Amino acid sequence: MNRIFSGVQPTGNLHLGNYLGAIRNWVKLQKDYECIFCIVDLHALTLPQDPAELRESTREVAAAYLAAGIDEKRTIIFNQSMVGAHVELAWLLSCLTPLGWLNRMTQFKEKAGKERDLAGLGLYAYPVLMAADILVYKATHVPVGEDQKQHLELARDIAGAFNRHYNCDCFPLPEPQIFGTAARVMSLRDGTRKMSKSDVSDYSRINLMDDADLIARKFRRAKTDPERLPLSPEGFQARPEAENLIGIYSALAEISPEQALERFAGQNFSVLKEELSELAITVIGAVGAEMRRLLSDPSHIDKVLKNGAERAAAIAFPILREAQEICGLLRP
Ligand code: AQP
Repeated sequence: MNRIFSGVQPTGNLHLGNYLGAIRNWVKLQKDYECIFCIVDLHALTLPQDPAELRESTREVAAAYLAAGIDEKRTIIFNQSMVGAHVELAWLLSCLTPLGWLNRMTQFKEKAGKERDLAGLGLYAYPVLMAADILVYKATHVPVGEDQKQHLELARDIAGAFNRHYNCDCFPLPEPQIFGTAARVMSLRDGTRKMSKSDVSDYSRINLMDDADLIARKFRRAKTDPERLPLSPEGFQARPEAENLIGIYSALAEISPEQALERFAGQNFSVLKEELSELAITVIGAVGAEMRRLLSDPSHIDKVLKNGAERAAAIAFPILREAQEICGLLRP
C-alpha cells in the first residue's frame, strides 16, 4: 500500500516556497494516496523558539494546510509532539546511525554555523527524528522540496541499516517525490539562497498571509540585474534572480518555465514583476484570507489536530511495537 508522509516546521512565517514546493503538491496527492501531513513542532525546537509563538505557528501551519485544500476528513493532519511514537522510534534508529552519516548533513552545517560545538544535540540528530517520522508510518513516498533531499536519502539509509542489522524487512525504503519548477524557490533578495522562514529580511520572501499591497511591494523590490529578460533559457547563465522570478511565475501560472519565458522574453523586469504580483495576489491572497478566517477560531484547529493525532497514533504505535519486538525489547 502506498502511504505518504510529509511535514512543515512551525518556525515562523510560511512562505511561497513552502506553498509551491510542498503544500500545494500535497493537495493533489490526496486523491491517489493515503496521506499523513504533520506539523513537526519537535523539529522546530532544534533551534530556540518562543513558546507562545510556537503555539501560534503550529496553528498557522494547520490553517495553511486546510486553506490550501488539505481535507482533514480524508487526510491525517496533526502536530508531531502529540504522537510519542516518533520520538521512541527515533531512539531505536539513533542507536544504528553512524555519526559519519550525520556529519555529512549540509543543513546541520548551515544551521549550526561556525559555533558548531555550541549547537544542540537535537539539531545534529534532526535527520534521525525525520527518519522516524516517516518510518513510524511505514510511509512509501515523501513529497518534499529539493532542500530536504539529503535528509530523505539518509532516512532510506537508516531504514536499510535497521532491516540489515535485524535481518528483517520491517521498513520500506521511502521514495522522495520532488515536483517540478518550484522545488527550489529562491530568496527575492538573493537568487543563490533559498527562500526561507528564518531569513532575517522579510523582503526575501512572500508570506502566505501578506496582503495584496505587501505582495506587490515585495515583488517590485525584488533584486534583479541590469539586463532585460533573456530570449532563451541559455540566457539565464549567471542570472539566478531572473531565473527565479520566471520559475515562480511558471509555478503560479501552472505552465512550464519555457512557456513563461516565451511570454516575457526580452522585456523589462517591471513587466514581469507587475504580472507576477497580480498572479500571486490571486493565488496566495485566497489562501491567506482563508487562513485568517480559520485562525479566528483556534478551537476548531485544535480539534482537527487532536482528531488527526488519534488517527496517526492508531497507525504509529503498532509499527513502533513491531520495531521494539524486533530489537528484543520485552513488551509483556
Ligand atoms: N524555498 C523553498 N522552495 C521550495 N520548497 C521549499 N521548502 C522549504 N523552503 C522551500 C519545502 O517546504 C517544506 C517544509 O519545510 P520546513 O518548514 O520543514 O523546513 P525548511 O525546509 O528548513 O524550510 P524553511 O522555510 O527554510 O524554514 P526554516 O527557515 O525554519 O529552516 C519542505 O518540503 C521543504 O522542502
